[in-house]
Amino acid sequence: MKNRVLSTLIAGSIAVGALSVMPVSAQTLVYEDFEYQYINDLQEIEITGYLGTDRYVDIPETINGVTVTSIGESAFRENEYAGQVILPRTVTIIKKSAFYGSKLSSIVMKGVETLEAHAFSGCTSLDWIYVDDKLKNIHNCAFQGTRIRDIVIPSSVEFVEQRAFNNTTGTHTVYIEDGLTEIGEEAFLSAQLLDWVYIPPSVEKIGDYAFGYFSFDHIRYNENLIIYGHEYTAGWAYAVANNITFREMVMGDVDFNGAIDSLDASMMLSYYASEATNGDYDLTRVQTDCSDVNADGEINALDASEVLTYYAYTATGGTGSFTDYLGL
Ligand SMILES: [Ca+2]
Ligand SMILES: [Ca+2]
Repeated sequence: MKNRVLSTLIAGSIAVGALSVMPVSAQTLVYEDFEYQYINDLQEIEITGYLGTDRYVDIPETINGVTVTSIGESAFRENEYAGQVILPRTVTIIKKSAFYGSKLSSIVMKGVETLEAHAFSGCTSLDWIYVDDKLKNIHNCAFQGTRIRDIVIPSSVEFVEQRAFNNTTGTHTVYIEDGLTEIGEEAFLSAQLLDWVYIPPSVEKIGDYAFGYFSFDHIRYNENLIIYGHEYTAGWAYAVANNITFREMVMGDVDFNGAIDSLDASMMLSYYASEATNGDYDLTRVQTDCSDVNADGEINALDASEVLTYYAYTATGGTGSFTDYLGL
């Protein structure tokens, strides 16, 4: 195993002639293409730099038997090579500016809980991310200037800080899973192409200029923008206050036209058939949320059948909401 001391980092200056005792944790070591340091009393390892020229980068889970748990501050900053990066599940934190301004285009981060400020800021090629439901914190400017088309915030995320997704000009959709409570100021600012946002009931606070973009000192919104959600929630209030089209999520109303009928059932069946075959018919995440009417985790003929039965029931004078009818 190649393992040598590359350089030694010394905090502060050392007086001439003074004896210096170098803590092992401050040394930058090298393993294969990676620079690293021991952290947390030598119990864990942090990747602090990348010396390779590969486009595909697989970060090791352990080095010399010690677990790799973090990607250090500016470790891949402005790196020209690493495009597709896979982190082991053991990495739980990506520190400040770790990939700032690099050529990163995709990253798998299954164990990551914290994304520090500017973690991927300025990664103008970054358009594909895999995270698990471990992610808790997205700090300020973490994804600023990236090019993610469809953003999904997992339910495990507790806060999205200010400007977290600022200037992601190519973003079309933002789906926030139920769990997030606060969206920071300017969190998704400059998303001029934004088609829709789903804001769950868990969101209690939405910072100023969270969505939309500035034009001549005024915040503007894509005129086709729709906010999906639930009445009397923060998302609904934001839509009303900013004159944005709001659509209530109603179980069974897949096309959001206010009626639950055969058209909705047929969309469910098309989706089911497509999933089973070539996948050429797709529904948005908000539409699939409204499609699993019997709440069994699947969208199929059973759901369509419930819709058709309810439609027949209302067509013959039956009253009451669909959810009451389903007994949910
Ligand atoms: Ca409908
Ligand atoms: Ca179902």
